[in-house]
Amino acid sequence: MTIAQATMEVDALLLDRAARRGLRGHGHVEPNPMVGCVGVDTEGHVVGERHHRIVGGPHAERLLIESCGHRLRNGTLYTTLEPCTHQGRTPPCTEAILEAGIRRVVIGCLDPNPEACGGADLLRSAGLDVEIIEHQPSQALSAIFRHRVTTGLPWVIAKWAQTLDGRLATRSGHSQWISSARSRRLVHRQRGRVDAILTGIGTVLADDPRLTARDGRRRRTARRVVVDPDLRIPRDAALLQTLGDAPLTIACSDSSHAGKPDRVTELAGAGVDVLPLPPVEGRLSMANLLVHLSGVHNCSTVLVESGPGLFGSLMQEGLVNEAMVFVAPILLGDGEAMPVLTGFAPGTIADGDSMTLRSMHRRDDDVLLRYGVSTGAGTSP
Ligand code: AOF
Ligand code: ZN
Repeated sequence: MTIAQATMEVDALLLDRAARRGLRGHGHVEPNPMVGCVGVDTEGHVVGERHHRIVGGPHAERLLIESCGHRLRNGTLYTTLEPCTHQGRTPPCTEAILEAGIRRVVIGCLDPNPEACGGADLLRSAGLDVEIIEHQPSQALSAIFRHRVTTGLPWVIAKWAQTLDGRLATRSGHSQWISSARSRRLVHRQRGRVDAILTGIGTVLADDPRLTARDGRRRRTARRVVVDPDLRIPRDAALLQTLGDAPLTIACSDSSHAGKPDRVTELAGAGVDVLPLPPVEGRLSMANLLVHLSGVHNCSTVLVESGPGLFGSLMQEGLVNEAMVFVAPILLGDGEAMPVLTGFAPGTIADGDSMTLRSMHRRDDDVLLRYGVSTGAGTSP
């Protein structure tokens, strides 16, 4: 192996470490990016690692530099995202890097934010040795941020629990519980890290869910969002009884909105955000809903916990970025039992939608599978 090859391997390993560290910010830093950094001194020793901890707080690079002091002089900074050049809520990281006398900066991916990018060129012009590496874990770490900056849409994670034969519920709609208690705890943890939880009126009528994060420590409070075209949500629905716990948006058709003014006034009076959506080819536009969640409610991440119709609509509109699937060792053996999604009828297997497997974990007797869905937006960690 040449010295250049060995350096590339070490660089990739240290960026891997920075990316793992950056993940700790999930649920704390959005809509800002998750970022991790590692500092190495002139002898090649790791002298510190830090991550971006909270939106509006100091960036990962500054936290690292503050924690390492003079030990980073002439050393190397590994960062998953290009250091920023701008004065935002915090001062530019490029300034801190220059002041610290760092000699080399290794970057896992460039900053898609036009206001903050350019750090690599700036540092290079100042005489530093700057390397930009195509580093998949760094790209995954900033995928949520990149997706919102480039499309204006939140990152959508479809979550479901299915039987081994691919069903969400029995034909009568019974589904409690398919996945194990341990799997369900993980879902509550995820609910406590996202900005919105999206479901359809079918799930509300069948399960009467609260869609709150009740297990584990919550990092943020997700807005509950129900797609209810005809405003059928019952007055005693748990979602309406728990408006003090988390906000609620109900998306309906613009015709129901116009046709049921008393119901709209009643819901709005209770504090519900009632959103009329125009029909697109006979269905409500999910893209419009996501634009509303991002633009009005500043949502970066949406967890979908829905039945087959809503999931099918989101897939058809190409709006799903990631799937989180719990497979339980149960067989229903019923062709009429509820499928995972509807709305597609490919003639051949090759015409089916394919996803990319990212990870698999055993949780008791369930298997958790995580998939990336290619909308051209990459994948998150
Ligand atoms: C972060 N954390 O560790 C890095 C970021 O408003 P500000 O000052 O927090 O600036 C946010 C921008 O800074 C963000 O959009 C991204 O382009 C860049 N880098 N941001 O929140 C970090 N390194
Ligand atoms: Zn910065």
